[in-house]
Amino acid sequence: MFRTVIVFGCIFCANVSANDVYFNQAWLRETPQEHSSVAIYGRLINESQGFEFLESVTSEQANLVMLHRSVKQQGMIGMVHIESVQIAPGETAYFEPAGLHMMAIGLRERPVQGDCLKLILQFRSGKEIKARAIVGSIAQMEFPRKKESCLE
Ligand SMILES: [Cu+2]
Repeated sequence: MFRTVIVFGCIFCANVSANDVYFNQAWLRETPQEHSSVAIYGRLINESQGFEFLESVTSEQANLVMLHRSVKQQGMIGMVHIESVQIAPGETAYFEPAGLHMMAIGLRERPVQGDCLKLILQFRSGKEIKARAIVGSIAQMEFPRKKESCLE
């Protein structure tokens, strides 16, 4: 009996839809070519009672999505891969140009302005959230506040 409980518990913790963690105002830029990589920005909000650690992001529209942070080294802007993003209870992590971002690598189709990119974010706690990022213009610098949206 005890073993059964553990099995069920693990099924749940492997894939729990969270309603206290949100990835809002998600966006990316249109890219000039196919098969390119693109940075994804947005706000990750933790309204849960505990720390959350974003560990993995996937998209069926890309081969790989990594967590990156832009860093300045000797006057040059580069990117480093980070393992996880920690968010304290009640805090928001800002993914924005020249800072923290998600990097979608090997996009299956070229993102065109107005398109949506579907994302799944997985946390160390077992929580999982779905998000949609909207594609802005090539020169977009912030969330495109337009009528079109990627909300389901
Ligand atoms: Cu990057």
